[in-house]
Amino acid sequence: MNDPNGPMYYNGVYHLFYQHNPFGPLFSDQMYWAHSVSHDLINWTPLDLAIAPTQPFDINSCWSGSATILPGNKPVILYTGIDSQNRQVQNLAVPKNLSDPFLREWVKYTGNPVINLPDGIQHDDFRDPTTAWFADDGKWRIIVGSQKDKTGIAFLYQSADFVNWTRHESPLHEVAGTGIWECPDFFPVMIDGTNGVDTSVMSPTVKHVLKVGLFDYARDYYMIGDYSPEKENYVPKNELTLGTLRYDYGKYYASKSFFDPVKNRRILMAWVNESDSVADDIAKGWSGLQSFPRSIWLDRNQKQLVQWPIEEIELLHENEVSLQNENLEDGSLHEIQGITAWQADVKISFKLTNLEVAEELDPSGIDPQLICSEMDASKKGKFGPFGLLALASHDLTEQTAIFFRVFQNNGRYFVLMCSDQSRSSTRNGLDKTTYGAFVDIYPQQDEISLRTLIDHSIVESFGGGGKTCFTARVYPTLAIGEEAKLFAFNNGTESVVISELSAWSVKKAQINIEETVVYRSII
Ligand code: DQQ
Repeated sequence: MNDPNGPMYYNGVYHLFYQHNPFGPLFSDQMYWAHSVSHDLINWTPLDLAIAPTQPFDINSCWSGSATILPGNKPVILYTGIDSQNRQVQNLAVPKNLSDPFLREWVKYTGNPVINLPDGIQHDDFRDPTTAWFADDGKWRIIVGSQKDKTGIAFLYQSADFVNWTRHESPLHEVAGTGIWECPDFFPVMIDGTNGVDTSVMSPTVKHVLKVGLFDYARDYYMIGDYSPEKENYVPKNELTLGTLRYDYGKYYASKSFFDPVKNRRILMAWVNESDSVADDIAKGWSGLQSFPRSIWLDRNQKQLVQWPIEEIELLHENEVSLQNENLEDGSLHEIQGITAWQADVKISFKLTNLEVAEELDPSGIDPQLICSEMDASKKGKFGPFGLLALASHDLTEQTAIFFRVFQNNGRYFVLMCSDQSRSSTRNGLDKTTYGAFVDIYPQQDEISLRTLIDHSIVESFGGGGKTCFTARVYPTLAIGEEAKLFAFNNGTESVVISELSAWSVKKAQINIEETVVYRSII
């Protein structure tokens, strides 16, 4: 699987479609929409394929797209088809039978494509329609990702009936030199509070997020700004550059969000790719997965988004262990025992005192990822490295280190967060890139917190309460199952205190439960 497609909540059921090749473990030139449903976003039931490449307007693949729920509680899907002439076009599909609680079958509109390739755009540079939003003028809007001469573009379309779409004279946004924009997402976030709002909400109490996937870098970047449907313009506060905001500084791409009316939140999911080889994917028979769903909201300072694993993870928690006020001196290694370290949820907060002795570093113009790989978890500093060693073998030959370092510059402190995969496996031929980013917190007043979800080969970390996130794929050979260990560590010369630690074993979610069981539970 790759991209999540058309996530939505409809009549008591969460739906997730996703890019899928039903005939093999790798991406192919015949992609389908697969379909799974859930009542809790944790346990999922796979259904039949929802959209298959069968028609002249999608015969060469059904690529990514989004769902919108129209007035009268009518869900529709817009997706990219690769047509018989290999052009990317946008198509419409609707459920065959609205009274089927799972919306298993989807019918393609006979007038497809509803949007053709714009003049002057290359045949393979026009894809991934968003969820639509509705404005006071009675028209729906969507954006579609594109590029022209390396300028990334979000083309804006309007429609009164969802069938006839007109391209607005200017794109919603474009940025030179960024290459094609894939899987754009455009949604409002509340200025004050953590609740999500429906994609069509326009009010002075929201800002608008434009997220784009940069194909050339396989990274999702976002901007926060002001949108006016009257003027049809979007003004981001932070312009897109390679150094700006990302949802996740690890392996996390082609994400999509949706508004969950049950809990009034916006939920984000993304494709997490493999770090091993194509030969490994063929041997194991699959590749790619979906990230753990995250709630997403605007930080109080309005400068960035915050992400946090959805609370339903508690359905899987067992065996809580906890710890308070534990001093970690230079070289300390504290094993977190009593939980399944290979399937775990860990929350830890560190308190630092005596910050004035922190190392000096001028952060301007430096690449945090580079510092993290040069100063890996084995390099002693003053404050840091301290954090967690996940999926560690008993002799620490294998370890995935998620850690912090605190620096100062001209009386200001700043926190660097790293996810160091360099020792994650004794195997060669894996992508072991180290990830790094700053965490926008004030270590003089804020404790430095880390939450990490560990699931065999997937390590998702949330620093500073979800301000900085990393997703890593690792393939240990020693630290597997019962052999995997989890430690809190400090390898800095200054002591740090674990003010609070809570960790849980995480049970396996049901991802192949029989459809009849789920069905019975909702009728
Ligand atoms: N994956 C899809 C495209 C999209 C890309 C094809 C992003 O629609 O642009 O599987 O990963």
